[in-house]
Amino acid sequence: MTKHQLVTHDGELLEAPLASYLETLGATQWSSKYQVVAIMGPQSSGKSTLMNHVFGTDFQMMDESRGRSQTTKGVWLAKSPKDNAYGPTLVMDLEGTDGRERGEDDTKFEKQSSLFAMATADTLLVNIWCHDIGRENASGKPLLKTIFQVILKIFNPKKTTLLFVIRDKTSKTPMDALVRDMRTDLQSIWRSVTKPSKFERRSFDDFFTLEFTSLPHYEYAHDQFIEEGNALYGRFADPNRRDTLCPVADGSNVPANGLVVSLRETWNAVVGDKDLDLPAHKVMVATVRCEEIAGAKLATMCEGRELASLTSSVAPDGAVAAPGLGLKLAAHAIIALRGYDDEAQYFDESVRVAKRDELRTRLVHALKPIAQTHLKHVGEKLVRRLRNAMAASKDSFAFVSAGATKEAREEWANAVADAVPDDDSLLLPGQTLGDAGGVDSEGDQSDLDTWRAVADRVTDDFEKLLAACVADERKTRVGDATRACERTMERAVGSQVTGLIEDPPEDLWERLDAVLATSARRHCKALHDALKGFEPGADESTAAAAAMATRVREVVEAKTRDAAEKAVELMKTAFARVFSKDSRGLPRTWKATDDVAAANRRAQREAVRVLGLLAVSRLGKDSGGTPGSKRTEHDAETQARRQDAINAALSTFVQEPDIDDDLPNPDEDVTKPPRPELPTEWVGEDENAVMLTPQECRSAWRKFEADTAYAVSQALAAREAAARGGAPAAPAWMIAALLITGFDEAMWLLRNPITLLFLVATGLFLRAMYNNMDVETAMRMGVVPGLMFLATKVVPTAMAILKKLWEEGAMMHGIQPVGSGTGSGAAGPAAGANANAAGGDASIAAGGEKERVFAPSVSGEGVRVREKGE
Ligand SMILES: Nc1nc2c(ncn2[C@@H]2O[C@H](COP(=O)(O)OP(=O)(O)O)[C@@H](O)[C@H]2O)c(=O)[nH]1
Ligand SMILES: [Mg+2]
Repeated sequence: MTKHQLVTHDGELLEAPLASYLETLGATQWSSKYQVVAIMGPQSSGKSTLMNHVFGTDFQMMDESRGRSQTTKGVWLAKSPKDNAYGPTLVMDLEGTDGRERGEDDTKFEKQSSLFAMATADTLLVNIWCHDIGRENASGKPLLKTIFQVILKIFNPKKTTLLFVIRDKTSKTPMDALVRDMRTDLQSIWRSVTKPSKFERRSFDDFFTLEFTSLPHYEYAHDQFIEEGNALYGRFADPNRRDTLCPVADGSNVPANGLVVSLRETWNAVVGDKDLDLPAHKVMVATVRCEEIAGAKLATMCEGRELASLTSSVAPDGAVAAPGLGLKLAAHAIIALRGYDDEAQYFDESVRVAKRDELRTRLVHALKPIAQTHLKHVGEKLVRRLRNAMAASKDSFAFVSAGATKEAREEWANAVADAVPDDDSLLLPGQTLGDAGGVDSEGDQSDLDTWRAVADRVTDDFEKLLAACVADERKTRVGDATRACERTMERAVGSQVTGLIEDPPEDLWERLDAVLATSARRHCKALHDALKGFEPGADESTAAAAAMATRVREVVEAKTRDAAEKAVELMKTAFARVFSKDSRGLPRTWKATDDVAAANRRAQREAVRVLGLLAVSRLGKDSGGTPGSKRTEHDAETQARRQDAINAALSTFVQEPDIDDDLPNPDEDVTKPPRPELPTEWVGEDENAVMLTPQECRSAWRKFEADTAYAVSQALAAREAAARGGAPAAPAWMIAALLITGFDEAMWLLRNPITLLFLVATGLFLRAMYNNMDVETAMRMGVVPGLMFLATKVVPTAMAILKKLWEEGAMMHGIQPVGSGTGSGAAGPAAGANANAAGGDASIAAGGEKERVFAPSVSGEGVRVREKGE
């Protein structure tokens, strides 16, 4: 195809065919050194004929024999096939201006095509009939007027070259005269054009470079026409001739690979009746094209198979197929940039460089995920290793964290250097990143897409991971140190509190407050020392101290609550302290003169006191080591008053003796003052401070009473036995065992068949020993001589008893099977006269009956042992 219709008769620019036409011409490979020539002139003035003969094109010419209406329509484009020293020459043939085809008044297309030709062509040929020059109604005049009108719509810093081709010139008229007349004509046409005021005083010479040439008659002087036509071509083909018509190769041309965009945009501006600012138009074309080129290069890179395989080579363990990821990434970007540089080289420099920078950032943006993913894996691996190293090390935290992080940072720096390309490798020669500036390729992205920024960002993330890892380790170690301090504190405070509560003094709560305050101080200090190595901030220290103080308080509170739960045990201990020891603190042996009931009451009062101390916690509200937290006197008074009320309420548990106890009064119940009621709650006490409600106190008391009743009854029995001169009903060890173990545990011991058998056997044996040795007779001699006397008798007596048992066992063997009878059989003869007492023991052993058995005698003493559940 040697010619191409650029604009149709209907005024439509055919872009896609144009692009493919230029491509077949190889225009995309042209440098910006090419020229465009266009021709204008009246219809059938021989324009196509001229262009075909001068430039060797094949535009359609009118064939006289087929009628005159057959003329060029729209705008056509062809490349001159002739050799040209300047560069490729594109020729535009325009539809003639005559109006016959389009109608007399319709000059729209003429104006549009003139403007288009003037804006796009380097040289504009204007066909003029020689005989029209100097004539008032010359056919070319409307066209010239149009040219002068539209030139005002174009801003072109360079003058447009107009080459007037005077056709059908005869040798008669000299060229000088024709040119002079032509100028006169142009002058008058210029004057007739209405101009904006700013152009009022301007000559058309300011806008145009005028050139004149002539050609002889095409038919009458054909050979000469051909010759002169060729000669004319010489002016377009040799830029070094003095009369050259080649454009000045100043790079102001739109590069050939921007020609499609340029022609399209020019035509759109022309059709839209817009003014044409050629430099701006050029920048616009450059912008559009550079963007297109950049987009194409980016797409080529992104869709390339090499990049896909590089992406998949980034493994989650932080290893890449081969080291040098940064170099590979840079290579991809450089290939794309080189391609861009190559294609965009003839476009406006500022646009080209700006768009290159943009492409560079877009390339980084497209490539960075590969480096980021890889470095993320590396970072995670390093942090994992750091975590393990720190956890495994027994060295001090500061030492470990400094050493391990230094190592991790070094490895990280190496990994970054390997995986992130150098920005400089993507810059133009002589360009620096600072000059290049940042082009925000995404718009919403606040960071610049430079490799430096990518490296900084991933390093920031890595540092965060590192910091979090170190903080975790620190937290673990601080936690361990704190817990160790807490455990020490718990042991120390726990034992202090327990020690106090086991034998609670009257000022128990004041003492506990003191323990709380001193412990808080001491252990806060200890914790502070323990955490020194972690260089805690002021806030952290304060918080740790506060937590420790709270913990101390919690321990004290927990221990006191534990004590309250074990109130029965503590009451029993208190009871035993008073009941089973005499005034000198020695274990008591009940004598006939002892008042068991009074001792019981004293011991019970002691138990009540303990219960009262445990009913409500009176730990100071904030005596956690904070200075000035001493209780106010008013508080102390209130507390004392409330405590008195509790003690008073609880003291009703203890049965005080009636005044006329000795004389049983049938109206006793009527005359006795009513017993004060136990309150349903401790009035005025803080709910949280209450450890034992009145009801809980009552049930504790019942348990306590049940557990101690047997001890009391045994004491009574012992005293009675002492009064009768007999042996105590129950040995002292039994009372002690009961007080210590509690009734239930004693009963367990007794109910266990093997233990029971053993106990019975041991008991019977001891009793036999007791009787055989005649202890009581011996004791009447006095304690020391009696004991010495008895000591001499222990071994012979034991031997005698065992011998007797052996003989009786041998005698009965075969008659009576060995079993339950063995015990009674063995004990029977040994028990002798004390069978009564043995029967008493047996009844204890039977269990459960003891309260009923002894109740009458206890009542007789004025001590009422209540049944369980009363
Ligand atoms: N008188 C004269 N006629 C010419 C000349 N060149 C071409 N013609 C004739 O003018 C007619 C129109 O030619 P064409 O090139 O189609 O004119 P266009 O419409 O301006 O392109 C044809 O019949 C040509 O033979 C010329 O130099 N002088
Ligand atoms: Mg034509």
